[in-house]
Amino acid sequence: MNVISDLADFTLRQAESAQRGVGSLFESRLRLGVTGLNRAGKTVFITSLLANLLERGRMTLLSAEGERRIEAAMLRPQPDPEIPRFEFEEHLAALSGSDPHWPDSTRRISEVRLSLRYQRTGFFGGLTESITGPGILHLDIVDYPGEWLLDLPLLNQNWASWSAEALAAARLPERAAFSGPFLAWADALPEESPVDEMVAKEGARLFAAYLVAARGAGLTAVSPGRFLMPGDLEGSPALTFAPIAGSGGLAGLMADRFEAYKRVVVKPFFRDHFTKIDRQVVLVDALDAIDAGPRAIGDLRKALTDILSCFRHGENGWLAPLMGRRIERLLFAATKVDHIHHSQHDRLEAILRALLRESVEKAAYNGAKVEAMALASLRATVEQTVTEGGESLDCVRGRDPETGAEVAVFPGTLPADPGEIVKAAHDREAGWLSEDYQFMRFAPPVLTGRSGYGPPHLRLDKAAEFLIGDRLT
Ligand SMILES: Nc1nc2c(ncn2[C@@H]2O[C@H](COP(=O)(O)OP(=O)(O)OP(=O)(O)O)[C@@H](O)[C@H]2O)c(=O)[nH]1
Ligand SMILES: [Mg+2]
Repeated sequence: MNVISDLADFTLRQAESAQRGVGSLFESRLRLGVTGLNRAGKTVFITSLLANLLERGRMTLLSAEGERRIEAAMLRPQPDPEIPRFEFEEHLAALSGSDPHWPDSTRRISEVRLSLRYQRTGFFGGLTESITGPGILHLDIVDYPGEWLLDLPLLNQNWASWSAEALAAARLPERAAFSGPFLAWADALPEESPVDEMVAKEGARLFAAYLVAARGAGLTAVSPGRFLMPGDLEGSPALTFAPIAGSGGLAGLMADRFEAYKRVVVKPFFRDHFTKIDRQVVLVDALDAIDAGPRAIGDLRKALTDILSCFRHGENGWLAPLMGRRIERLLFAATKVDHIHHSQHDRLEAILRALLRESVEKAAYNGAKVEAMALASLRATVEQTVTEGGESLDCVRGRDPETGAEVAVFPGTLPADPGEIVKAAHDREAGWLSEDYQFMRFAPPVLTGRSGYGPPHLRLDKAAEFLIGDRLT
């Protein structure tokens, strides 16, 4: 796929618009936050959104494109020189090569700017009479490791509440398989154990090993995030702590470090990046959690509720007013919907809404428009109806990630009543009562690279319309 290169550079725009005698140039900027827990699909979403905004053949639900008002789109130098550039070209090449593969898990923050030149419409009246001249929208998007988002709720906690909650979580039955060595260490500590760096280090190591294993088993409410993705903080004191009982001696040292973690790691990240965001998309891999069972759903719901409570306006100290004031639109998107047949898409959307209901209802988003939908950033499957024993099954067919061979899978049927899923999660049931779901992972499709068309997707244009459509009028 070629990045559009033959269009007039935007630096010519003023001369151009003056020459054409059209109305004055209107230039604006929109900062889009793409968040989601780890592996939710952020990097693929950003890559496909950019590729599909550059080559817009599949973006007809974006009204400016449907009305043929987008004149040009190109990647431009980003506004923040200190942040690495999002590796769009590398990610797109990985997805669209002859042996397509998914991008690696993100290890650091990055940013990208895409600028769109479009014909503005008047606020009132018919389209043709009311065109008022070109506008430019600079869309800035930030990508970062999903693990870091899990730190946001820590800002609402102090040492006593966090350590008690983290120890209780480690004792949950579904975590016993991972947390054993850490809990054995924590439980063996004498009361008021003295400050000892080597003991602190051992505790932090066991705690991190438990978090990594729990995350590996599909649990999402696993934090602090830098224990999973330390980046250049590996081995630093701000990462050398673990939840233990008490407040003096070793616990006092741990408490200081917990506070240091919040101060030097969490706060700057959210202050520098989150608080500047105008619109936000929260990607949720609900299918993966459904696949892993009711407890994973419960875990996902808890993680979402904790994170969303931080978006609430006016309640949570310094962060909430900053975030709540700015965010104008909030989209929740269940990703990878190409894993299931389209007859099931509405059900997945209903499940997402049910999972979010409590937190969205509780949260006053200060007038922000909130929407939920199911999408696939990069459609890796086609649909196929297979007849088996006289019964027809709605299957999806895609490439096996191991062999690359085409396989058809019947992913199961999601319940018509999303309450069933939420209730099973709430009751912490070990497995689903009625159905088993089988969502296979697929390799990315081999793309044909049709000129003028970005990668295939499902409803990415609808998501784009909600997120930026009104800023292209
Ligand atoms: N079938 C399908 N799979 C997808 C899609 N988007 C993401 N995936 C799968 O989900 C995985 C994770 O996607 P990423 O975009 O890397 O997720 P992320 O949120 O950036 O993950 P981290 O960087 O680890 O936080 C990919 O490797 C794919 O296996 C999609 O639209 N369709
Ligand atoms: Mg990523």
